[in-house]
Amino acid sequence: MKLSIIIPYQKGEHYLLDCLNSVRVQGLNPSEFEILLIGDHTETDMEHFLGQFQTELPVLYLPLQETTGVAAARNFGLLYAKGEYLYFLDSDDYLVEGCLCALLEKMDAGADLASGKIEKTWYGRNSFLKEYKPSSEEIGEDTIPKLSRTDIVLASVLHHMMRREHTEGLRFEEDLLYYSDFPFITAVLTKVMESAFCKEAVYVKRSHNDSIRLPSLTQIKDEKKPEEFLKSWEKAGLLVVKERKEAWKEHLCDYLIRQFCKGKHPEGYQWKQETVKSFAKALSGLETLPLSSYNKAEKNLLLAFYQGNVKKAERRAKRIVFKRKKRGLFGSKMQWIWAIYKHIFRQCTVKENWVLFESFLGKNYADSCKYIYEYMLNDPSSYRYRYIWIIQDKLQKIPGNPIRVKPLSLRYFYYVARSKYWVNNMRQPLWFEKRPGMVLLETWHGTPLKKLVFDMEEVHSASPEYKMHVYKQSRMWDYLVSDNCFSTEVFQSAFLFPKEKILEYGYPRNDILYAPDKEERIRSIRNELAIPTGKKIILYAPTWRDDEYYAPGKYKFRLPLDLSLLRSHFEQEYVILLRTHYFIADNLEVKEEEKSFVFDVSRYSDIGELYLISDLCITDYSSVFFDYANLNRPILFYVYDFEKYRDVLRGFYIDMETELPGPLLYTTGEVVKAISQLKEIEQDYAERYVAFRERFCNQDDGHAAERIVKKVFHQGRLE
Ligand code: C2G
Repeated sequence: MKLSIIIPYQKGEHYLLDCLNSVRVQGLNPSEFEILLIGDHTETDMEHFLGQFQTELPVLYLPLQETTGVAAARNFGLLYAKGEYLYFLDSDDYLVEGCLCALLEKMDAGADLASGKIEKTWYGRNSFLKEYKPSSEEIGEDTIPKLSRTDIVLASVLHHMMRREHTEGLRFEEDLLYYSDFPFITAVLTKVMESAFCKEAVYVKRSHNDSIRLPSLTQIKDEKKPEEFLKSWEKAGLLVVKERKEAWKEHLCDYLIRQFCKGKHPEGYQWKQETVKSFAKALSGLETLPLSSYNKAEKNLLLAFYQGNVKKAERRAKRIVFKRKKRGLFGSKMQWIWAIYKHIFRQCTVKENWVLFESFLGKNYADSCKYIYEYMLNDPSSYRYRYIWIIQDKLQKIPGNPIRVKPLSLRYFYYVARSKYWVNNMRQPLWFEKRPGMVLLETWHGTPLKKLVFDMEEVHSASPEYKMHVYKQSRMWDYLVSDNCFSTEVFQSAFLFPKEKILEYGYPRNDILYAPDKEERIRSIRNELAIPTGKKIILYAPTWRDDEYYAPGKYKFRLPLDLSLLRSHFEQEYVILLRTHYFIADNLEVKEEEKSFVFDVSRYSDIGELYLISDLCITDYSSVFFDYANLNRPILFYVYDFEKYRDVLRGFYIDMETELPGPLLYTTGEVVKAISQLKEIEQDYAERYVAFRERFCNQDDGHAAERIVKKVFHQGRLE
């Protein structure tokens, strides 16, 4: 047997699937290698799970009985390994094709240890490989790279193929949870005479996008970590050979600077005095310090530790943190505002009758927040409340003369710190800490078609830590509004949110679609937009694409419709309203000759009013259609990138091919044809439309705002 691959596994079946699949396509001869998969008290039904590989992969499944932890699992693997060479792979990581063969070749040519490149990613194997191109430095001659100070290869056992004889008598430290492999790999290195590096051998280390339910060891916050790091470093030190002495010292200095200078929360917890002292002791025990790779402030800090002067070290660390902050403080107005918010505004009392409203990050006066507000304005029982709107646009008309604040202005922070109620249709900012007595009413902004948060496997949008962020933010919501029992189900799994806090009362934003003065409103909105009399209206309202962005919240947009083709067919009968999603940063450019047919309504505040005036809605994966269906008017789905959106970017909660109240269209040509045959389409989809409305619109009746206000603002009484 040539090679034993040791894989510890506890949870994350989809990770393990990627991992084993990546080994399957390595092109190794099954008689030449074995996989020792060590189950660390896993809940996975391994027999069933491994059934899919049995014939192709020589997997030996070994469950740990008494011990636990990654060190114990690897040790268990060592006991059973029969291969001439050993390779450690983590069950949440995977390999690029050809990786193991390339390493084997080096070993067969006489190396004692063969390593390669480590790539880091948030993505699963399919998504990663689609985008992955070896960089130019990976092509060409192998040269052993100089181990950089932060290089993972030094401290980790991963991605080194080694001779099993060199691990004889060695064990991973089972009393170490997080840093157990540093002493092990150091001990192996003392025996290595010849090491080889192989550019095309690529190991893919995956960051977990779900650090709440499936945190990796690095993502776990544990007070014991610094102490443990020190223990592991000291143990490794006993073994380290002369040539690696400097790198070993740098490992400690790096850790110290990285963690200690983060301010009061290294890795999210406070360092204890004894821990600081232990680090000082470790440093002062060194003959010399590896100072050349650090800047002046860092050098001074390390020297203070070296002299064993803990007090001085702390002062210097504080100075580093302070200087960093000060740079911001005097450089930016924001830092000042932040300090005032924290030290002054948040010290003032919370005002019982202040209600803060925000819709689409202050970009719009719209959505459910608007309708809750307008209901309260006209509701005699709500007379005691004072209203504040977070709104960007100074010119935006808002009835009732509320207090207006610009997002992130000083006044904004004042009201955020002191208002008892915050009615928001998106997540509140991450920095916001709820004060006792505050009430967050989250109206959300759509019935979900696209998979959300914890139901998403991959996060392709600009913030890969989306799951952790949403989890933190949604813990603060006192109420979450849902439009139908379908959303209620989804919100529980997508946000890990308790059912008791969900108000399945319908969407206040759809109240307008049932307003008694609908006709009058339609006339006034058409006038405001200067829509020519007699023309029917097509509303085109697509959503955003997770993977096309400039920065978080700033997404790209390229119009996928051929407007001149549409114009040539429908100019006499229709106008088209183009409406981009609020995340889109790009401005649409409408050609001069198209202006009588095309209206850009992307900056129009309330899309509900646009629904009301339009005769036909074209959308894609936007929740727009759930609301629009209340009007019983035709809906077309222009889904030119259907497969990518469904299979790569998001995934859907419902089957778009069989459950929608209108056809899926893939080209402008098909859109043109569908508009010309609207009557037939309406007939074809009549039955589905009824079922769809029954399922998704059955709570909307024009009184959702009223129900919510009574529940949240009138002592919970729901008459
Ligand atoms: N919207 C809009 N204009 C568009 C698209 C959307 O004004 N061109 C508004 C609609 O009110 C829509 C809401 O923004 O219901 C949410 O937009 P989606 O396209 O559904 O996308 P997203 O913001 O990702 O929210 O549970 C719902 C999901 O979270 C989707």
